[in-house]
Amino acid sequence: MSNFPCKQPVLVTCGLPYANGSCHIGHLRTYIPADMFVRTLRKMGQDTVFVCGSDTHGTPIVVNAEEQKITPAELVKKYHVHFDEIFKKMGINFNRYGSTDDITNHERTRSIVLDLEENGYVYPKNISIAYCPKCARGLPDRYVEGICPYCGQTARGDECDIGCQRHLEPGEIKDPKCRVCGSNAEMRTQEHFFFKLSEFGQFLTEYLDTLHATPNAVNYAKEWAKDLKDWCITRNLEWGVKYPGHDELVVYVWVDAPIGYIAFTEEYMRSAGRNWEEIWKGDSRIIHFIGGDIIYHHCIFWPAMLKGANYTLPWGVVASGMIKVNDKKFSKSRGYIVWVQDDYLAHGFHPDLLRYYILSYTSHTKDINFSWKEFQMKVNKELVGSFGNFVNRVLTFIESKNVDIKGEIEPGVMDAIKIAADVTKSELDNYEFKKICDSIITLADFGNTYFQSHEPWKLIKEDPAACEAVLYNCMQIVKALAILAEPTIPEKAEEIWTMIGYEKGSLVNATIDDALVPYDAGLKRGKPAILFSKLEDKKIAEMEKILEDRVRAADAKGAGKKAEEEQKPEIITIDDFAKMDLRVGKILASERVKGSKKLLKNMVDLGEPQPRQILSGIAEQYTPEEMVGKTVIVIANLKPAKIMGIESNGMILAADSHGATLLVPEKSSEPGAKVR
Ligand code: B3M
Ligand code: ZN
Repeated sequence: MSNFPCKQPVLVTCGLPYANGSCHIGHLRTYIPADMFVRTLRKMGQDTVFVCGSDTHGTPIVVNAEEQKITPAELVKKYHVHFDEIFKKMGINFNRYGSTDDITNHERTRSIVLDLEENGYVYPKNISIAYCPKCARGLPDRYVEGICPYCGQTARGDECDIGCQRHLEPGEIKDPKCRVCGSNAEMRTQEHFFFKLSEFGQFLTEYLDTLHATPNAVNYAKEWAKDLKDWCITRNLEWGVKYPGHDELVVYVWVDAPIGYIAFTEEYMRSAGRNWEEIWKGDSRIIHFIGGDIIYHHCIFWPAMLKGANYTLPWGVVASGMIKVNDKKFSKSRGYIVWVQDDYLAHGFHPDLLRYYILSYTSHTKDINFSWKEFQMKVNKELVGSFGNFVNRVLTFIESKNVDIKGEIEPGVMDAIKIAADVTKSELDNYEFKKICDSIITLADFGNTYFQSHEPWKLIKEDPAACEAVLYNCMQIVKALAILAEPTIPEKAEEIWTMIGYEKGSLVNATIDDALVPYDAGLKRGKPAILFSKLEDKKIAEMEKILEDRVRAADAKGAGKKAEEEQKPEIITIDDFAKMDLRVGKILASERVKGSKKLLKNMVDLGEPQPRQILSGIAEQYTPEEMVGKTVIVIANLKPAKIMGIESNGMILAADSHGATLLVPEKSSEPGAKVR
């Protein structure tokens, strides 16, 4: 028995992209499989709602807006529109693509926080948090950088992103520094609100056993559930959802972001004349598609919050593997990135090719590698060579030879279709989208073999009735392919669907079982058009070059940065400074050094029994006459050196301005006075 269709409504959500940057293929790693899952559920007759939206709060957005000198609202709007457009272009059809800054979400968040307070799961506590005395503000999350208390790596205020990946609570980070001005932060005591996560350990352990999750999600979560700390849910920020009764605080972004799932459901259900409580208060199946890096938030924080506020708990969590580019870890700063608009769509690649690549590359929980070569290979072999080839040769043959298709569908053909349909139904339960894609290509290969082995080009002369039957069977496979492939390559499947005479837009309503319903040969078919064309080497080489250039540029920038860092003086301790014997000196005599334009030989009183002989390179700025009588600063313990054969016992300090300008004490000072 498969899990779907079920009597309960299903809600599918995708992790909310931060409205803080452009869409890249790393995002699609989660959204495309979710969309395919939803389309397949609907093909099984399942009532399914699909929502997502922009994650608009949190410090990275505020910091980024500050850097761009725009408001967070402006920044967020720009990327919200961008993501919404890309999703549409990629055929990812949410019922609602909302924003966590929507009024619905502000209200839902406040309501849930109040529920949690009322149910006794929230308490105030004084904690010491980082504060920047120079910027005069508290330093939440990414406003602060310092050292991870667990592993000692450089970390951000809310997460040890380079080291151990742990979530850090406010106040935990060591040696905090303000990210904006670099000052050492002070610690200040402040009242914040905490969620009693520690009380949910037992509940979560039991709950996680019932969750229909991918193994990568639930295995980690079970370990974490054994050791839970209470969770600070407020921050000192202006931008966000105000904490009820405390206008100086907003809720932590990881509180209001998942609540967005509820708010977007409300918005959609309202527009569809339905009640959101069907899903979030009633008997439903809520399934979250997320990236593998936000499992903690979805399997720990989120179900605990829902439980504490009496909402329906998620039924499934589907965590995707990561994406690599050219076998390298996906990285914006290192250039290993593919932007969906600029690097893919703008170059004229069809959205369905990338959908197919992502869905068919490997298991959902494993990592995908993206390289243009592999992309070309998969597209040319599977979509062009197998799937497209079959559809085109059948449709072109029927059209060009004007074959009157009719007859019976052979049991062997029905069986092949049924196998593919069954794989779709059963593998959907396992979130094994690759297996579904593979079953479609297997059906296309079956079709190619069937066509080839029956040699219709011979039959048409020798046995026209047999030829008509063979092509009728082929057409049945074409119809089944359109239906079964629609969740994976929706636009291309729709092209087939209309070419074989069905009404435009009606494919989404065809069910999996319709793949087994005999094709209506009386339909008026359109002109067959090539479905997929081969990706040429030249085009792929161009794309590779764009990527290589980007990596090279990032490398050069990285190298430049390193050089810059090397030039920066190293940090010294006060003890290092104390090694220098700096003293006030008075110039008693001064003369030019013969043969040098720059050097003066000075006799300097440092309060010692004998004056010192010190050379200095300032003859272009000061005459010997100007020097005599000046009070200057001298490093007295510098190792003696000989310059042009003349001994020098120390150094007179000057600043690098106007060529050189002497440093002098601001008030009269005794020779030999210590400088510190
Ligand atoms: N905005 C993006 C991420 O961490 C984050 C997801 C929120 S889901 C409620 O992947
Ligand atoms: Zn760490």
